[in-house]
Order: sequence, then structure tokens, then C-alpha cells
Amino acid sequence: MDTTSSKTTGGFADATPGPGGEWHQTAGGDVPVLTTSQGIPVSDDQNSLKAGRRGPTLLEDFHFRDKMFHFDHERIPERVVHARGFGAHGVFETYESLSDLTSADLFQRAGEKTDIFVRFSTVAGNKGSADLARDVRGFAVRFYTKEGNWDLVGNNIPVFFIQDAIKFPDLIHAAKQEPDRGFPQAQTAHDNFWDFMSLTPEAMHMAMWIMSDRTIPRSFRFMEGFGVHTFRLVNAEGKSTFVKFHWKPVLGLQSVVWNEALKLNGMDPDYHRRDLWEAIQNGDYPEWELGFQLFDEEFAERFAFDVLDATKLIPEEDVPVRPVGKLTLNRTVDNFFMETEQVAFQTGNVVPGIDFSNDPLLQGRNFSYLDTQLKRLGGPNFTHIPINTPRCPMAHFQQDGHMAMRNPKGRANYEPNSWGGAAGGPREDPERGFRSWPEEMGGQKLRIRAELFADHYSQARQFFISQTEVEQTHIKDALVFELSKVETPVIRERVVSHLRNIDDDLAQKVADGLGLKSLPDAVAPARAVVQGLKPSRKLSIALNGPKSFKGRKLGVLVTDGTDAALLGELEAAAKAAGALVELVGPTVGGVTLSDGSVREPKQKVNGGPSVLYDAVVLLPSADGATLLTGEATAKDFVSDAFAHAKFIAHAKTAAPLLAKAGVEADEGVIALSKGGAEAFLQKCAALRFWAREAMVHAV
Ligand code: HDE
Repeated sequence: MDTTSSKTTGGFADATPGPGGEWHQTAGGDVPVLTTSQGIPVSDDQNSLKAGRRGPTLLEDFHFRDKMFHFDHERIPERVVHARGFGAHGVFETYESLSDLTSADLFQRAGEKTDIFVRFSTVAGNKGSADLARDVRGFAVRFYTKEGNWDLVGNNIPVFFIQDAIKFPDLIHAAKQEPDRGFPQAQTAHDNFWDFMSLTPEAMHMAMWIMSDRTIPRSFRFMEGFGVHTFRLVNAEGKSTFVKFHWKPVLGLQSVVWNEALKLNGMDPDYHRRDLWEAIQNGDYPEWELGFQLFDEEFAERFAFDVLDATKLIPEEDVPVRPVGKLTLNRTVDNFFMETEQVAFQTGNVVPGIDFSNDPLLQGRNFSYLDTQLKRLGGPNFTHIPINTPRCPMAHFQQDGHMAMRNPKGRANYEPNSWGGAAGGPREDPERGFRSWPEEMGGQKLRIRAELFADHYSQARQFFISQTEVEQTHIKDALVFELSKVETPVIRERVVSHLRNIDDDLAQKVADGLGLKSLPDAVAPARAVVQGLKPSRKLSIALNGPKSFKGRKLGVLVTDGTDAALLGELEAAAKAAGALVELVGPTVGGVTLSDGSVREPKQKVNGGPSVLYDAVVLLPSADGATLLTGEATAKDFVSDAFAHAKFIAHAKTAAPLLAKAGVEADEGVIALSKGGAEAFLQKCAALRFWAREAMVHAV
């Protein structure tokens, strides 16, 4: 089946015309006749076959049985983690030849284009959970290279909770719903999670990241991706270079605020998938640059942390990220299940020129990803599913198994054989084939961790001091929020004991936020905290935001009598800035503007809250504003935008609504008059008027 082109017919995706290019059976024109799954034309799909007018349904009704049997078996197990995800197709373009570093075919030629498929996801929530859960985001990329599939299965956070894959089942059990009650869903604000965390000091660096705004991205389009582990690049001469992979969004980083996330989950649980779908459908293709952080054994030796430890990162100030190519997402899927659900990423999918390191987390993943597909997709032939089929020639002797679509042709199904030439089938090629980098190995078999793995707090502290003041406050608020949901006091206190090794001021503020009577003693660190690590700008979202309002969305409140000229100017300015405008009104049926023209708002005000937008503009007429003062959701539209530190522009006529919402004028609240739209949009590039936040959050 071809998943690369859009279908022109509805119904079953395999509804291809017969050998003569004609439908065998048509219901008129190009409309095919409905058939059973065996191709038998169906005359009546509304009524089952019955004995007599009011009699029982007959077992003989093969059409009913065929339909119901298939429906009964539509579900497959959801992913044990990263169950909720959203995928899209795109292309990766290599900037320049990297043959000095790697023999990977996709990096040999400048301008080389490689098809890719990306799936973004949350980790803990089940398939039907909400997009804005506080959670790590998966950022899994498949490159369909000319020498096989390379899967870079990353996250939007460069470090991980644990150091050894053997702890992964414990971590995930603790994070997901508690087993006796089956809740809470898609959130870490519960006892089991923080119990595990507080008993696992290696998780403290990650704890800082997940309590930061990284776990509530505004959109998949505005977040980074990381391969997390150290990998190896190997060139044609067999020279190896260590590498860490980075994805950087061209539109800059952006997150929402926590109260906004909570509201978004109710108003639009599909907020992230809708955002990506709409951006691609509108031709506003999201882009990321792939970057390499390259280093050698000598750096690895001298670096203060172990490069095989996935709870550590290498600051970009120490090893800069070299951009090597650009990923553009330019096509939505044709079918969610066929592509997004059935895609089977595997960390073990590497191509010649790319190799693993000994990171014990990566080593464990290489087992898990292959193993899990067997359960999820039901058999070993999942590479026969189009989204998983390499887009390069394949030749091997694997055969049979459930749902085999392609068995090798001919007599030879083993090698060596005596059949010779093409009849003998494929042979290995020591030159072109994948060769593992011949690292020296030795020593005893031991269940231990290398010494530097015992450093649990140094980089947690570095992350914290790299944040802006607003971001530090958000981390504190998130910790207080999550731990306030923890019912067992000793767990709350244990977390604070760890925080004391990260930042004493943070520990004190969290203790105050939790109402602790006194500050608990610090946990004794297993290894001395490295002092003097410098802040790294790249670890902050706020310091890596966009340069313009491009790709962002304005919510504009309109009513009958809205100033048409002002709205027109705003829309033109937004278009020029590459931003989207969505109208919100008292009804979706239409509002009549001051010039008599009629516009249909996309949202009714109670379904279009300001949390859906990056900034808002209030353009009601005087009568419209008075009308809206009686509508609680219109008041919320304004008061939420204000509380979430958004830029608010307003016509003079909006004054009653601003008053009703309790808005106090500040530099983020802008009176809009003719000629002012462009300046307002320029201001919006800052995304939030953060100075307001401290004024509206007292506890
Ligand atoms: Fe995963 N992870 N993981 N993970 N992971 C899965 O594979 C696992 C880890 C990541 O969109 C599963 O196909 C182990 C780190 C993403 O389909 C499973 C360990 C990182 C996705 C699995 C980790 C990730 C998964 C579940 C610890 C970032 C979604 C379904 C050693 C670098 C891929 C599946 C998609 C999915 C195992 C840790 C990223 C069970 C054992 C670290 C993006 O195989």
C-alpha cells in the first residue's frame, strides 16, 4: 500500500481500481461499491439478516459477521510508555559533506535529502490523555536512508531520570497511575512518583528539568530534541568521534505557564496535535536544525562527568553544537493508525557510520525497543507495514511468521548455498556492511556503576542557576504544586532534603510553599558536589525564545460593530509577521463589523478561551463590550490573559470589559489605535510580559 501519496477515494485505503484501471463494481462514477473484506459486494449495510420480520439475526449473515469480527479486533496494545503521540512526514537536508566524521550515507553529500517520519509524544499518559500534561516529550525521528532506517529516538530534555536501564520498569511503574486505584492519569503529582524520585538521587538533575517549563511546551514546533546518550560517528577510515545529537527549532523555544496548561487540558486536550496538524496543513512547515556536539576520548577523559551517564549533559559552552542539516515537516499522515500508531522506532536501528556508546541506558534500550514491537504489532513482520519498511533495497533470508507480506523469491532461503549468482540470493559485504567500532573491552563481570555516576547534584545545580528569575520561580512553583499533591509528609520532606544540595534558597522556598515547620537536613551526597560550574544560557527557554511573533497565534475578541479598519490593519500586520489570527465572538454565526461587512468568528467565546492564544486583542464595540461584561467566559478571556502575563491590546471601547476582568494597566496592556498594530506585534515577540507575573501570584 502506498502511504506516500494522498488517497483520492474514501473508504478502505486499499480500494484500488482493478487491472484495467476500472473499478470492478461502481455505484456510479468513481464511487466504489461497498464490499465485505473478501470483496463481495454488499446490498444492504443498514439491516442484519433476520428470520422473519421480527425474528433473530441469522448466523448465516456473513457480511454482519465479517464486519463485527473485524471491529472487535481493531485495537492493538498501546505503547507501554509514550502511548500518546502524533506523527508527521518530512525531509532532512544535509548542509555539507561530513565524510571526515562519518561514513553514514545520508551525511556524504551537501544538499542530500532524506525522507523522515517524526513522532512526538508524552511519556506517562495513556493514549487518550491530554496533551498539556506536565511530562517529558518524546522526539523520535526516523531517517529512511539509502542504507537502511536510522532511528534517533530522543526526548525534548537532554538528560534522563536514571542511569541504568534495569531501573526503567521501576521508574515507569512509579510515574504511571498507581496500580491499586488506576489514577492519577498523565501526571507525576502523586506519592508513588515522588517516593521513587526521592529514593533515587541520580534523578535529581532530571527533577529540575521536569519541574521547569520544558515539560509544558507551547507546541511541538517550539521545543528542542536531544538524542540524550553519547553515540559514535565512524568514518570510512574507521576513525571514531563521540557525538551528542541536538534538534533546535528554527522558531525558537516557547512554553506555556502551568495554570494555562491545566486549563488547556480541559479546553483542548488535543492542543499540541491540532497545532502541528494546522501548521502543516497551512503550509507553515515546522523546521529544526540537527546539530552535533562532537568530542574525542581525550575530552571524555578530562570532562568532570562521565559521558556515558545519561543523567549528565555537556554544556554547549564546553562543546558547541555544530549545525549539520535541517528537518522540515511538510506532510501530515494519511491515516493515524497506519502511520503514527504502527511506526516502530528502535534505538537499535543505526546505519553504517553511526554506532552506540556503552551508556548502560542505551544498551538496555537496544533490547527493549525491538522486544516491545513484537507485543504491540503482534509478530516479527512489522517491517512489512509500510511506515516501517526501509525505502532502500532489502535482501535477506527471513521468511514466514504472522502476516508475512513478502517472502524472498526462489529456492535459496539460507546461506552459504551452492546455487551461485543471483539464484543464490544476497551475500554479506565486509566493505559496505555495518561494522561495529572495535572498541577494546576487558575486565571483570560486575553489577556496578562507574565512579563519576555517583555525582547527583552538580549539574542539577548548574541547570537551576542557568534559569532566569521567572523560570526559577516556575520551578519552585511546580515543585510546590506537585509535592502538595503528595499525601505522605516524609516523601515531601525527603525531596526538600535533596533540594538543599542543589540550591538552599530553592529548598527554603519550597519548604515554605509546603508549609514545612523547619528545613530538613540535606541528604549526604554520595560524591562531593562540583563547585563553580558556570550558568549555561542554552539551558534556559526564556533566553532562547523567538526573534519575532512568527508562527504564533493572536486571539481577537470581536462583536457586532467592531472597528473594521482596526481589525483589517491588525490582520495585515499579523500576516506580514507570519502570525495567525483567530476571531472569537459571541456566536460563530457571524458578527457585523462597523463597515457592514460580516465575519464569522472561528470560536464562540465560551469555547475559545485566551489560553489558546499567544497574545490577545480586544476589539469589541462599545455595545459589544457592555454585552460581554455579562458573559463570565468573556471576563475569563481577559483575566486569564492578564494572569498568564500575556500581551493584551485593546480598542478604547473595550474599557468596560477590562474593568470587569480586573485588569490594571501595565506595559503589557496596550491601547491600540490606528497605525499601532505593527508595533504591538513587535512587542509580542517577547511572548510574555513577565514583569506582571509576580504582581498577580502572591502564594
Ligand atoms: Fe524509551 N521506550 N525507553 N526512552 N522512548 C519506548 O518503545 C525504554 C528512553 C523514547 O514515538 C518504548 O516503541 C527503556 C530515553 C521515545 O514510538 C519502550 C528506557 C529516551 C519513545 C521504551 C527508555 C526515550 C520511547 C515503548 C530506559 C530519550 C516513543 C514503545 C533504558 C532518549 C517512540 C516503544 C515512538 C518508547 C523503552 C528510556 C525516548 C518500552 C527500557 C532515555 C521518544 O521500548
